[in-house]
Amino acid sequence: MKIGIICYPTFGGSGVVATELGKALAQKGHKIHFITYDQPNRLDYFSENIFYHKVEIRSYPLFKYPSYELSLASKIVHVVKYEKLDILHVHYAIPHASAAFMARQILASQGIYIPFVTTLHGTDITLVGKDESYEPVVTFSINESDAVTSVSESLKKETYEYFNVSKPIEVIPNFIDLTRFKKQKKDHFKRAICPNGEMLLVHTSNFRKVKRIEDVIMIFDKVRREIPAKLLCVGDGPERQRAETTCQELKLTECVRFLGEIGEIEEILSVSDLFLMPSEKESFGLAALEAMACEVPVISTNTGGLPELNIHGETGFMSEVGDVEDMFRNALYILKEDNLPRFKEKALLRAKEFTLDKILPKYEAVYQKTLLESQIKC
Ligand code: GMT
Repeated sequence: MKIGIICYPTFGGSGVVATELGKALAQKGHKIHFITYDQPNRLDYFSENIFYHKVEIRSYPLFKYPSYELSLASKIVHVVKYEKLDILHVHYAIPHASAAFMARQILASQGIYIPFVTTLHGTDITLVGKDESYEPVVTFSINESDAVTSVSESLKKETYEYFNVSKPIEVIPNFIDLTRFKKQKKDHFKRAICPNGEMLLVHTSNFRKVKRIEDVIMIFDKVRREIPAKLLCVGDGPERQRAETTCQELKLTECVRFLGEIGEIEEILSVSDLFLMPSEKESFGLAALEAMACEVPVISTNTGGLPELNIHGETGFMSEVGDVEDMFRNALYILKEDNLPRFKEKALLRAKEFTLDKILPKYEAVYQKTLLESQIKC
């Protein structure tokens, strides 16, 4: 099959899922065409089945706001025609689903029908999508998609609750490549970060408000008052500077390190003892799944899709959003010498339920069904 994948090329979860999915499909022999404004971060190699088409966003003096959506729609039209694509898979509704709709209409006027599958990832529904400046377009383009998937039951439920959507939504959870995300022996690395045998806590995110970085710091501050511990914060974003300032104020700079964006996150996770995800919202929590695959238990909130991933009392614990005290107590419990191995083991076992080989056929089935239905329509 020739598949066009449209996504954000950043370190964000939707871009990661889209890119890993494309790479796995390419390995199975599909021809994958990424149509993005930059080379996706996780697209770290090319193969004979992977193609990359850059969306150029031109600015003209008249345009105060250059239109990504129009450039993307035009690029999709071009790639579908010249590469003879069979289907498009757009990740993140805004504005990828509406751009795909526009491209489909343009191509239909030229006698070409290109169906598109939309995957909802989270903030495209729970935060940005709900905003009245986007809502009508989001509702329309979800309903106009040839097929729609969401990464959790919770996100599906929220989509029906907040949007006037009649389209069936199939839940296909996120997945993990266990050949890449596995515990690696990095003892020298652990000794360098924790020379006195401290416990290592870790947080990875895009440092947006929704991630509640202040809670990460507060939980850690309480933990390190009880046991020797260090914290690594991986990623970057608007809340990073404030978090760094908080660390300075709490005199934590010796035990908290901000590493910025890192490609080989599995190396950090391999030496970590506990993952912190106190998010306000999280439709799935891919970063937590990556941690679990590296045998790291998870302290998270119980919001959105997190209860579909983190098993309370087994792979970690969940608390109400903002309940720093509860998250701290649970963190201490997990980090006890007698408890930690059991949590690590369960975290890995749970991650194994989300392996690529289980999830990939679900997407392939959606493509097959969509193609069949679109042939009937024609
Ligand atoms: O978490 C983010 O802010 C990034 C966002 C994205 O769209 O890239 O992540 C969303 O999609 C991920 C992949 O499906 C999910 O694992 C994240 O839970 C989800 N984020 C939120 O719902 C806040």
